[in-house]
Amino acid sequence: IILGATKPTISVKSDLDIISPNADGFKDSVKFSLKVSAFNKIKSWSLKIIRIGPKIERTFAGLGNPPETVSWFGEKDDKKPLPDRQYSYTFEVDDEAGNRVSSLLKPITIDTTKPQIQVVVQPNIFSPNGDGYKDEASFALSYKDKSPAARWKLEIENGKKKVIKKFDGEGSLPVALTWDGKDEDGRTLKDGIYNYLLSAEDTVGNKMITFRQTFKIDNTPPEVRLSADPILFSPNADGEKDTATFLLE
Ligand SMILES: [Ca+2]
Ligand SMILES: [Ca+2]
Ligand SMILES: [Ca+2]
Repeated sequence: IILGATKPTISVKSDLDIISPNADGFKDSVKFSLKVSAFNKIKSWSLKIIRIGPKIERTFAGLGNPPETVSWFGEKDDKKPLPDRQYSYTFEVDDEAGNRVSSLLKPITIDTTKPQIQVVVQPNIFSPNGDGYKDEASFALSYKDKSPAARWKLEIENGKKKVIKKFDGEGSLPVALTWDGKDEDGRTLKDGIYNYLLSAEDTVGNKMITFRQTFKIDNTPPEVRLSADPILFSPNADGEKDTATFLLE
């Protein structure tokens, strides 16, 4: 038998960088593709999932050539689920000549956590009647998660919880959205109490929705009744009824 000193060359690739192993059918596992080309026969192989520390949490291994793919559902060796965090993986083979090669560590993240999201409107009473005073409202949005946002939606509902205006998008959320108080058909909304709520989804399908919050549209100028006391006055500095007190009700 001639045993060559030529080391095997190997590669490993994953189809996802982040998984959400929560059995909802969306990104629940990662598929690692393993490749080996070797002069000598392969004696054994392993694929290890490692937590920084380091601690080996999951080992896939066998004798001879590795399979083309290995799927991992975020479990430990005892099949229990691992907690959300970033892990690393490495692929290793030994050939029969005693050569060992290992791939560089690459990251793989488990994320089954919903994003933390918030929305606040300013001001929460406004009058979109074009008089230049409080005609617009601004929604401040925030998103916090291990994974980036995949999509988001801000909905404005009338008192009957019917959506009358919607802002949405893919990818990161805008920091703020300005709204002119018009509905989807461009009509200025009537006076009343409205709801707003934000929903967002991370790239591995974890969804979050905020509680309903309210704001008020008030386009009606306040009715001001002016009354004076006394009704008749004579500001001639004679000390008699020289001043009047105006009352705004
Ligand atoms: Ca999932
Ligand atoms: Ca998440
Ligand atoms: Ca106004």
